[in-house]
Amino acid sequence: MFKNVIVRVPSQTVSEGITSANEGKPDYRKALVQHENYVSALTKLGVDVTVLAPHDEFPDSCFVEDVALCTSKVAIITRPGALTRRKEAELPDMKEALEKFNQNIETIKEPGTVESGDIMMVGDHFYIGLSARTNQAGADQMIAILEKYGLSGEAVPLKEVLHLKTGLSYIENNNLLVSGEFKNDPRFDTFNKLEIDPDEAYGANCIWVNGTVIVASGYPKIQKKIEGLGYPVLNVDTSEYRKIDGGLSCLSLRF
Ligand code: CIR
Repeated sequence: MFKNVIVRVPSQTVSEGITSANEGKPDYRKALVQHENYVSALTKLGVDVTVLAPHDEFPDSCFVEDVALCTSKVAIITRPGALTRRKEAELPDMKEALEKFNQNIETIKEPGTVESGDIMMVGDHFYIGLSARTNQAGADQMIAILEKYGLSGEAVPLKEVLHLKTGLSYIENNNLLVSGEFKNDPRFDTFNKLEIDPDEAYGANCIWVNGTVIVASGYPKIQKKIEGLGYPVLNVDTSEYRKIDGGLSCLSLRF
């Protein structure tokens, strides 16, 4: 179960976030409303939400998932691969929030780069995507830190997606949403795989929070599959974040 969540309010510069999508720029006001709805959905699921203030100098800073990994034993501050995001991981209010909840804090160091959108937690094991943002040195450091605290990790090379969790979401009870390049990856064969069609690929990024799955609005086939397994589902519209390659998991740290 998760007790706490950390989020950061999108800044007015959110329209300048890094993007590979060709869907226009996010509208700041709509992004704010969608963020508020995201926080209320989380609150309904029984977590305490720590809301950090926006930072105009970092257009992507609402995607707090990428700057830390929170585990039951240790929080690890990352070193983002995207240069415009690197200093987001050093923001003092994030460090303070992490220190409030964690006795042990570790940090990824040069030449390692890690963005935690590349990290999927399955119990005490962590799959770490090797991507344009997370390099081998970063993954090696992350695995060494996890092992120091009795946890484990393994690297997963990525071919197409931005982050590992762009295409994979673990929703507990051995259930894994898989899209694109992960559908035939034997690493994930022991999971109950829920395959996602290419036309709903963005919706693969769901989050499990205390028994409920939050699914982005507008992905009915995915929602039906998840409901078919007996999970209650909440919808949150993330259409403004989709325009800058962000989704549900990216917008929070959950622990
Ligand atoms: C970026 O390219 O870094 C942001 N525009 C999107 C980050 C999405 N984060 C995530 O998947 N964890």
